Amino acid sequence: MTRVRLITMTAAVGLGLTLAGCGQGISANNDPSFSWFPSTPRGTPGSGQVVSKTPIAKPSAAPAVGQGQAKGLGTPASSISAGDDLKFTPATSTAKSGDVLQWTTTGTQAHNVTFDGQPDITSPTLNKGDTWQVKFTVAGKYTYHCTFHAGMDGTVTVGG
Ligand SMILES: [Cu+2]
Repeated sequence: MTRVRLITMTAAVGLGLTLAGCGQGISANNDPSFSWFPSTPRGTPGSGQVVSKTPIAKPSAAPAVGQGQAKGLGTPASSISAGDDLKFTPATSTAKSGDVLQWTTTGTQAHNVTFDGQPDITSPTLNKGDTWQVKFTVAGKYTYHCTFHAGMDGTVTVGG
């Protein structure tokens, strides 16, 4: 019985491989992104590697929305304090394209300005007195937060 089942399974696997190897005549999948033969290398069987059915697209770099650095980008159009009250003040800011905004840690608690989905303009840790400037060049609404303090967040809306 066990032997028969083993043979049956082996036959089924063999049939499946044969069908997969053929790669034609199966028209159920109309998804154009689906490929029977992904261009990405398959994992070695038994290596524990996750094998994707679809080719893994290399993420394209997010378009730059501005420039960020500690200082030197110009006179800030707006200043935002990051205080010991664990808030950005003001929490909402508006700017024109080309404006420089500046964040300053005003108390003894360290903070950072982490923009969601925008690592290019995200600050390092800002200790007491440290500043972070961002010159925005693309209109949009940018949300940010401090990774050290839950609920410490803000928004910058950049007009054209
Ligand atoms: Cu903080």
